[in-house]
Amino acid sequence: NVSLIINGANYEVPSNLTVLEAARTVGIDIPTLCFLKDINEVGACRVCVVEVEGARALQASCVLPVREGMVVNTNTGRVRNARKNTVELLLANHNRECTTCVRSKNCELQSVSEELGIRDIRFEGAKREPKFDDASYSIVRDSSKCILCGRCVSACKNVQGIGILDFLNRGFDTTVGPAFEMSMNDAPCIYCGQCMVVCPVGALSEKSGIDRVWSALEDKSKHVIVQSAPAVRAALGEEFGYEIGTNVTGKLATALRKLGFAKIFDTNWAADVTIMEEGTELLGRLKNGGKLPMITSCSPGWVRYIEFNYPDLLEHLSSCKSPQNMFGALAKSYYAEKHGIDPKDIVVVSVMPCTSKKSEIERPELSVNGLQDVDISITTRELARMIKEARIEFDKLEEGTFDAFMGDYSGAGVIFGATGGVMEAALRTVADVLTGQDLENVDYTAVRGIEGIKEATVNIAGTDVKIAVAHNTTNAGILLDKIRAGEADYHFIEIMACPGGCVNGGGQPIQPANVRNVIDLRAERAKALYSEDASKAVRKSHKNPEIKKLYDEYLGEPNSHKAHELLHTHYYA
Ligand code: HC0
Ligand code: SF4
Repeated sequence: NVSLIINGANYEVPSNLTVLEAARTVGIDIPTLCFLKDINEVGACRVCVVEVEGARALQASCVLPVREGMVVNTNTGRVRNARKNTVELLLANHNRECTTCVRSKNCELQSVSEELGIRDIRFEGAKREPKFDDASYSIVRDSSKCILCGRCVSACKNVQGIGILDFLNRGFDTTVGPAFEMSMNDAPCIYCGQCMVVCPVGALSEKSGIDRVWSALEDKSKHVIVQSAPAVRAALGEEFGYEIGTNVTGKLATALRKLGFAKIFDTNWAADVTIMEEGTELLGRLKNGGKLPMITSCSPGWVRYIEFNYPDLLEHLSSCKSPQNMFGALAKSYYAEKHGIDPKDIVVVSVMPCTSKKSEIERPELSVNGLQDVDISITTRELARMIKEARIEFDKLEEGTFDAFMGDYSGAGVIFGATGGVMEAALRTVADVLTGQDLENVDYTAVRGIEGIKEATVNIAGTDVKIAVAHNTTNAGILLDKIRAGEADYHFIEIMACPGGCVNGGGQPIQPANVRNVIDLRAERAKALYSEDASKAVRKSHKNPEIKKLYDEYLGEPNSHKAHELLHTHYYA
């Protein structure tokens, strides 16, 4: 510990803290803009400056370690003026069209200038003009909103290990973007959106599908159905003031119904289908000497990552489509047939915690008989905007349920949204199949939690099954390098592109840095899923009665010819 004086009072704090952290532990908040714990600790924006006795210049508190006997002042006139100057300079060339900005009311620049009481800007000068890169299906970049904080650069480089974004040019022309100012669409971007959820302003946002959903809902000739991904229910509540980690499944179902969808279905149901298909594929590969380790293929950012960076390893990917697309393919075949609806009239909307899903649905191979499996994919954030636009009072909604037929799911389907969840769900089914029993223990805790790479050996019916789970693409790369080098003897690997899995996807509600720095969103949101799993009577995919019916009435066996036609796919080097 060290003792120091902050704003005239004596404190004792752990010696490994920065001044910013130390101040916060004693209840003194210092504003920040560029700082993001463990991700972007560069001291660049200088909004967090403090006065330190004995030092001539003001110091950036986010990168300043505490010292014994230090005397710090966080709230002097000099400090306040410096912060104001800094923010005014940022605002001077910023495109300040707040009223039409996607991040209005959830913008850290807006908050900090409001908190500093900035009412006019003394340095008014040349302004950045709106400049959009909206060529991809997933991401829109507007460099006139960028404040050069570097958070997106660090998220892409340091968290995801990819490095699409960097600083370009100098002086007034400095900007952030892919090399040579090319479009994100031309860069090997995986559309994970991790850059977007750390952006403090409106420089990076998802390509909105909201207008298309409203139009479809108004079109009387269309039968518009919706599926909602596992992780949506773990975070949607944050947009309506609920505590992080609150599960809002019931209100989510009611909100979707009120928006006017003809059927409210659940991607969790399709996650159960995926387990049937993927589990069977794994058992087949184990038995017939197929390519091992087999790796999950449901996270589209991850699929793009391996296609771009390890094309030689594509045979390791499971041939299964993602649950999102399995759902769409079955909606336009199984559901259409059983309900006498022309598949051409069905519009499948998906609500996903993910920005990469918007690009996944456009992959030409993900269609059946010329019909795209999923027509429109929106993020959790976009759904929240629709609910607000429809003036639905979310907190007052009754707890509803998803519709039968494609809406009932097992606990295994729910946990797909957290890292390790797909693996655990698969093990529950594979273990029952291999032992021929209905095993009581369904909790595979070794694959839970937010450790970057988890490994375990599970003995099932006398066979050792070696498994690994990785989340974020840096960790994915580590496992793939091992496979490439012939050093990996796993049988089955789960990989999710986003840190923490889908609960922390690029389409989830955006929490400001001062929340992200102290709360582990990955762990809190995951809890919301594991508790729903624990509360379910049916916790294994193959025990879901709706899944049994699907196979009895329609698909026959998992991996049957029909299942292959509808539910499996291929990849591109
Ligand atoms: Fe996921 Fe999925 S679990 S990728 O993380 O497998 O986005 O939530 O919907 O498709 O089910 C995202 C989440 C999904 C899919 C499912 C898988
Ligand atoms: Fe990097 Fe992901 Fe952002 Fe693309 S979407 S720039 S891969 S962080």
